[in-house]
Amino acid sequence: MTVKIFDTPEVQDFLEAVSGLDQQGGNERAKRIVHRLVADLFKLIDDFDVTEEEYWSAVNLLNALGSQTQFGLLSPGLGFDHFLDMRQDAIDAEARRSGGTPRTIEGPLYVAGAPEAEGFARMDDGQDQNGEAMWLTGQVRDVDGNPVAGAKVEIWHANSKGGYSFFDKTQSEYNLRRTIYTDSEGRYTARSIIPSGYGVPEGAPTDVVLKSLGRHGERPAHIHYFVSAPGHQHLTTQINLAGDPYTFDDFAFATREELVVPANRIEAADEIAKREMDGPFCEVVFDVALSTTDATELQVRHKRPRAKEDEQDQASQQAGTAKV
Ligand code: MBD
Ligand code: FE
Repeated sequence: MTVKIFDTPEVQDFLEAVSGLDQQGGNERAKRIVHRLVADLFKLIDDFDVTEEEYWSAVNLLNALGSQTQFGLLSPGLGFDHFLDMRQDAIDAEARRSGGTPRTIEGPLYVAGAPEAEGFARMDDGQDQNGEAMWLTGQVRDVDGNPVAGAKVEIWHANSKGGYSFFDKTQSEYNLRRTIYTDSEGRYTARSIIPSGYGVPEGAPTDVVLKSLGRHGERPAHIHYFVSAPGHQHLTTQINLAGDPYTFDDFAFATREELVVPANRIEAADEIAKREMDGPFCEVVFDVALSTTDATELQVRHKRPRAKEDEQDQASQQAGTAKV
């Protein structure tokens, strides 16, 4: 087929009407973004001769993604989360804010309001029969190496099946989710279990998209962090446990060389006793360096709808009443 109508005056005028550019009300930024987005898609339909059948199967797939709240899962799979990180890295570089621990994506599975502790917390509820004991510890410092006492370290990770509490209703509330404030030496410590990697559910709409691209939906074993302290830039990051087959083949593109850490098995009786563990365990050490900033807006995580956070905000964003 050789039909190409995109560049005709009819289609160009039509795009103005579709995006409300010929109307007084509404939001100027929304109009310009919708104009660009719809124009790019119209052009794509023209260029690829997209059929009616293809178009409506795409609409159906979007409905399936939405009804199963999977856009937050497809988003990292299609690299949007990592692309936003690349942009933030470039913004930091331009502003000469560098040298701290690298950021990497938050992912869709954070839940606000986890139990808080000072210095140490046990994160697992002891119910995971296959959970291998983990001792997770580290020091938070500034980029000059000074310890940061009282830093807020939020940690969340999956269980031995790759499931996250709240989303996986078989787990207890806030299992494997804790907020730990660093001690006077800037240290945090958690007793938990070694997580397994996450896999996109077989047959789910996100899986359908990935399969059509010849891709898998696996993530390596990883542990999420938010780290913040007054006077320092908020850090969203993750560590990947070394040796996982997907460490450098993550469907969500979150792995960074500096964030791959080993889990070292410890069997010495005195080490087990010192930590009051029940037997051999794996130690994971992750130190964090925070860059310094006076800008208060950089000291907190960016706004985003999150489970159990700002329910009001979330409702208004979903109703489309928030600013674009
Ligand atoms: C996860 O655990 C995750 O961190 C991301 C980014 C996507 C799916 C599951
Ligand atoms: Fe995750």
